[in-house]
Amino acid sequence: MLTEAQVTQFFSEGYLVVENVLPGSVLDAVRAEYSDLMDGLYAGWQAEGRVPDGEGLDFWGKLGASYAAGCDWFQPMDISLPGDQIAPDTPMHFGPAIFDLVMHDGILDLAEALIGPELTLNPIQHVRIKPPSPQLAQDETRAHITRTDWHQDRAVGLEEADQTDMVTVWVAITDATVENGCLQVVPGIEGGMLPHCPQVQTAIAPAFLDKDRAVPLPVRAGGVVLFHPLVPHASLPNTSDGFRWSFDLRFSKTGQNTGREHFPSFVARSPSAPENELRDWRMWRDGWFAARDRLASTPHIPIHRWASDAPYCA
Ligand SMILES: O=C(O)CCC(=O)C(=O)O
Ligand SMILES: [Fe+2]
Repeated sequence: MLTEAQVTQFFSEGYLVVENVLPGSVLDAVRAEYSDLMDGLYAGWQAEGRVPDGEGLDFWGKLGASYAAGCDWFQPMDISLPGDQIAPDTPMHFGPAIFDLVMHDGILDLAEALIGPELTLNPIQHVRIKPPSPQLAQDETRAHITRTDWHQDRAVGLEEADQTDMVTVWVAITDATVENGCLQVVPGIEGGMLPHCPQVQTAIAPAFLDKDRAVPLPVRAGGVVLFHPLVPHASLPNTSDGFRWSFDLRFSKTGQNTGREHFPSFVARSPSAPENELRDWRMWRDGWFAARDRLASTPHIPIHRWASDAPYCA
């Protein structure tokens, strides 16, 4: 749980770093699940002649070799649908180990300390496995693969969720360091919602942020960074020679708009109605599969409200 001083810091500075939230066993199970997933993807690409022989390559080696070959592992490893171009067979990953991480009491206790005990798992959630910068393609701009531009998480959802209680829980699977692209924050939430521009990524309009005040947030594997939805944050580039791996999750107060209502949300904790709690990873997966079926055959629903022709974007 959090101390009163930590809760106060969260609501004034907009962020908190908490070390040692997840036990090594939870992290190891996630690493093993993703390693199996990578083995399966790699074997498929090898059978198609798209990647070199994977014999002798570990998880990181396979990630690097398949990225270099132009084979996309991001979407098959993500715990979400993409924002657009949803097809009936768009790949995603849901499994028992990542479910145990998402629903771990250590994580839910932190969310409860900040927004109360009735917790819904918000569907805005991603895996980010970031290769070292020299391995990145010149034109790589995806925030899940390369550095993340400055934004507020409130701005990543739709207006309907602007007045809600939400917290971002960013979970380090590898140590996150200044060298390998940890998060950075401009402390404070008093500026309210800042204008964003949908440019390369959806980012805060430059004139509205004093980047000189940025503070890096290194955290060890198994620790988390908590963000208030209004705190401006970004990630540093990965200048190390290893990958940087994290998951970012969001929890909302149950019953409130999630900001992305066309994606599925689930009750994660409910002292008032425990029978509503999601207990089985297969139901989590099946909820996403049902959303995929529905969205693949309906017109695209935008996930952001920002327009690139706004005057502050020029
Ligand atoms: O991991 C990153 O690069 C960015 C994460 C982020 O923006 C978030 O968790 O809200
Ligand atoms: Fe964010």
